Amino acid sequence: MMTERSNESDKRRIALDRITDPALAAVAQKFFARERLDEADGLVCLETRDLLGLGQLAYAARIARFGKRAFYVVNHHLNYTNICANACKFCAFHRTADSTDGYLLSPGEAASRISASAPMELKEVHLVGAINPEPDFSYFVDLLAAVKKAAPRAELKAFTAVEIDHIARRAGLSWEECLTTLRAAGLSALPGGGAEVFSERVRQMLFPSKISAETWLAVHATAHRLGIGTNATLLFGHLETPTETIKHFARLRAQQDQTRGFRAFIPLVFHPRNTEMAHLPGPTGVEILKVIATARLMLDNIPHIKAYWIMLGLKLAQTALHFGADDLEGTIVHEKITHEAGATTSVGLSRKDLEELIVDAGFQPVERDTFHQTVAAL
Ligand code: V47
Repeated sequence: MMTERSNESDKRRIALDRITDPALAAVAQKFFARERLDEADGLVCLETRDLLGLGQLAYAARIARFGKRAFYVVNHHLNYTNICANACKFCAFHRTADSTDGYLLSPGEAASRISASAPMELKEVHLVGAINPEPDFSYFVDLLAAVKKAAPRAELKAFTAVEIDHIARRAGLSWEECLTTLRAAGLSALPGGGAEVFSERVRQMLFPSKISAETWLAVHATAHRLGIGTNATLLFGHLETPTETIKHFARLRAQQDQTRGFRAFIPLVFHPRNTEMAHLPGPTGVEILKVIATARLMLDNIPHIKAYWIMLGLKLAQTALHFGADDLEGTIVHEKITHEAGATTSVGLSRKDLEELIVDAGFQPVERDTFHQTVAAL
């Protein structure tokens, strides 16, 4: 015990010695004293020039929770429609109803897409679309049932809070009634998309038609009350300020203190191509690593931080595992939202590819399901 304790304090001393930014060193003292970081500390993390010092703290936090394990899921991302009434300026995926390449998959077509890609292997289907005014409530029930039939071993992580709000309104249901019925049809969890950044200033500039931060958080709170686990995201690298990023983390953390239902946080790297914001450069590698590391340190009550390789690229996703991330998301099969906005990664990866990436980064791959339960370890 004594040896373990002195090893632990040696490690802290070494970590503190290596921090070159005095403001970050003060944050590190709080971190090692197990004090919760406040918004000012978060800002220090995001703005420090001591990238490696910050990375070490975030690495210590991820190792304390998960050791050298790094998670992935064998999943399939499917977008049932791209027709959207919201027309967010950061999005290259949405189409108008009269567009020649707008689509709405029938439940049967959605099931066929899933059936075409080793459906018995799948542990999860990530099923999201857009704010399409056409389909009625029975469509969503039939869609879940058809996809579940095509991939019976998969959990369905379906519909963002933005879609749940739209589906419920269109059907004249409360969020609770809507979620309860969708759960009976096969829904297991909600993905984290649609949060963007909890800033009314940025919402007015980039996504004025989308639900507000308050509504997004309230839909998730309803899901959590019903025992439906959800994820959370931040879309970053566009017009947001560092303070707005930190406030986003603070609001997620405050809600999680109350509702405890967020399982994972996914930082979404803004891709500008083919969007109305194509003049923006998107974030740099250093900015991306800082957001991931700061998320790990600030979101102390959300267990998993995903390095979504589709948006990070494989090399930065591997690096992110050393900067606080513990999960690479999944096999995906055919990603569309980021690729329409210029992503240069492949649209999917095999289980073997993911495991090799994790091993090469110095971690132990662990296959998980939607609930982050271990499926099989190497
Ligand atoms: O909701 C849209 C964002 C999200 C762009 O919950 C863009 O497990 C970057 O939410 N550049 C979809 N981002 C992705 C998503 C997600 C991915 C993986 C796992 C999970 C999960 C969730 O991507 C959208 C939107 O916030 N987005 N356009 C763009 N141009």
